[in-house]
Amino acid sequence: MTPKQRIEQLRELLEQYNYEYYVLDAPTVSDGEYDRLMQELIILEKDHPQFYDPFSPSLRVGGEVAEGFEKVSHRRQMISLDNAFNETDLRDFDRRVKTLLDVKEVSYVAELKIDGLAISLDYSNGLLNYAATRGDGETGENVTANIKTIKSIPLKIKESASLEVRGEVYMPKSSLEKLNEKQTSEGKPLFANTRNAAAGTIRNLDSTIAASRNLNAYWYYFVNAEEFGINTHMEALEYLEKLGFRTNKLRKLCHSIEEVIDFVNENATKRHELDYDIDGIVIKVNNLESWETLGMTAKSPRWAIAFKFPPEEVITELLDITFTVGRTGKITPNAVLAPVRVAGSLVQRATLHNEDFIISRDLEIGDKVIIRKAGDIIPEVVAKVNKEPSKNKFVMVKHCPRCSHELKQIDAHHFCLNELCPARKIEGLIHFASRNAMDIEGLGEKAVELFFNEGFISDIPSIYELSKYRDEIINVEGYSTKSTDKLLNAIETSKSQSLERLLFGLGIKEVGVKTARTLATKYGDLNAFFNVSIEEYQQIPDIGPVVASSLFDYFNNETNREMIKRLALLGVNFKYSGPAIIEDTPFSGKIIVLTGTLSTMSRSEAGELLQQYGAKIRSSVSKATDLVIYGESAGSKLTKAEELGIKTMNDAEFKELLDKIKGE
Ligand code: 3BD
Repeated sequence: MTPKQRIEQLRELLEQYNYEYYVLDAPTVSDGEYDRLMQELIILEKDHPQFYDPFSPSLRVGGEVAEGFEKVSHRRQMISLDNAFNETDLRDFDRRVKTLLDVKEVSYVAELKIDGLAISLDYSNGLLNYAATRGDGETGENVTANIKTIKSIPLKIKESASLEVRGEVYMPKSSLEKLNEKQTSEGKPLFANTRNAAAGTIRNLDSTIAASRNLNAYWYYFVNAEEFGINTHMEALEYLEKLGFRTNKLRKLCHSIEEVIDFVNENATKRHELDYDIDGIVIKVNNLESWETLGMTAKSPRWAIAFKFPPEEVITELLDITFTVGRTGKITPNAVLAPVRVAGSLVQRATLHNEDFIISRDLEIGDKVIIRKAGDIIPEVVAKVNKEPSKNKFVMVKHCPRCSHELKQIDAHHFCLNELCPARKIEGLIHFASRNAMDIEGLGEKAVELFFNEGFISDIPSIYELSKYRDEIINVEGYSTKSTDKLLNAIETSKSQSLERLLFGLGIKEVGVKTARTLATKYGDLNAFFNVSIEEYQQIPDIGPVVASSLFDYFNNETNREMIKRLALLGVNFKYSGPAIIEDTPFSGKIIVLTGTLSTMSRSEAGELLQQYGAKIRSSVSKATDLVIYGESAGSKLTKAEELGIKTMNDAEFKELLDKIKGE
């Protein structure tokens, strides 16, 4: 046998073993034998690099660290699901389906609703083209490198077909436990639940992490099933199985909504015995033709619904009530709880919102309280269990827990209005450095608190003078020369962030990320805000009187004006540098793929330019692609474009067109 033949044989064998082990859950070889064959393949591939194949099972181990994920336009929108919360909702759904289809009986497929991360797989001619996250439903992120590490996912399918399959990638409960043990021993933060762990893993730029984490997936939607002569959803799932996709066997073909309700109730108790988290049951009309008839509402299909299990409730003890001070001075009471597991994660704190929340529930330290998670994420105190009235009625604090300033009540909330309150200042600084604001890595909650308490920073401009304390910081426990310089560097680089981040970071009341972006694109320079009237702000779409007067007050406050002057002297960028989209160009609205080496600029430069001209840049060629621009040594993407009959443009034509646009 030639090395080439042996390589091909090993690849096929190993993928077969992967399939048996990870999809069928029925291995036919020992781990030792599998490892031996894999080693043999790795060595042969290394000795014969000319037989490189991106679909080789040896490449399921992760590799290079990516700089970011490329965007992918979904061929068809990744739709959402409507929710049902009780039997009445399910019967209403059934009635609506029957009325719209004008029939007396409908068959449904009931399947488990896996609590993971929705992923779309796109295959062309039997080969995995890309795997993408849902994103906003229109555009997701290309996470192929991470998805390839999941060994149950076929890289090649048994037919040379072009298809799109959607499903859920998840982390088994047992894997989360092991992972969290490892995180603990390495002093790293724990993952709150399997969904976060799966999402965090798939969104990690280092694919060796995904390879080490034991994710798995179930596939539940064959997007272009009708092209394969398939008539029902059940057949579609069976067809996917035949192609090698892992589907969940715990599904049921139901001939009435009553059967569906039985399935829901059976699984509501069974769910705890499974090695994966589910948060409900998805119910789909079985007949695919009916899908067409029923169609969609704004963003979800009328032929499917998700029954959401009621949130899990547990009882624990209210150990204490503490108070935190927010950036705006708002005082929030918090419940300190005896730690309990709720919906897959450990809860020891919950917000109590405000005085009224506590009084209406008549809570008192020492109470047994019912905890649940809103949307299965945010823990909340539902009620106390003990019926007798509290002995000590709750009284709201009168003074700021940090600066002792007297609190002022505004509607339901209490505020510390002391502009100099250290707690408020710290929160403001944390906000300034946070991810959606100036995004200063290393300047999180702990660091801000430390530097503030040490007197190294006091207000926003002082962040940019922190280098004065370089020697002192190096001496602080937990810091080294290297980490200190890294932080100081991150602070320095943040000076050039675009205006919308600075605006958001200033923490102007009512100004969120979106408003900041609107304002930044409109005015382009922080200095421009000093001359804007309330009336002018109100002319801007989406800006109402409250936001307008908050903006006006902020920029007319003497302290703020001084602070902004200092920022300018420290060299902080005040200008908007985001993309101003140039309209009506030959590239406006076009989906473009760049490939090969361009002669006058890098692909990423070309991509940025094209985006400014209104194009959407994608990493892979599909039917949705409008144009492929290619340079020297272009490969498979160009071939594919030609196969699909997509318009192509060479380097020189591209340059000519650019010159023409610039000249106009
Ligand atoms: C599951 C939609 C349809 C094909 C649209 C009917 C919204 C996430 O196990 N079927 C399932 C599961 C999810 C599904 C569909 N069947 N859509 C399904 C689903 N067995 N989890 N989802 N999704 C998946 C979503 N994801 C994030 C944000 C918003 N929506």
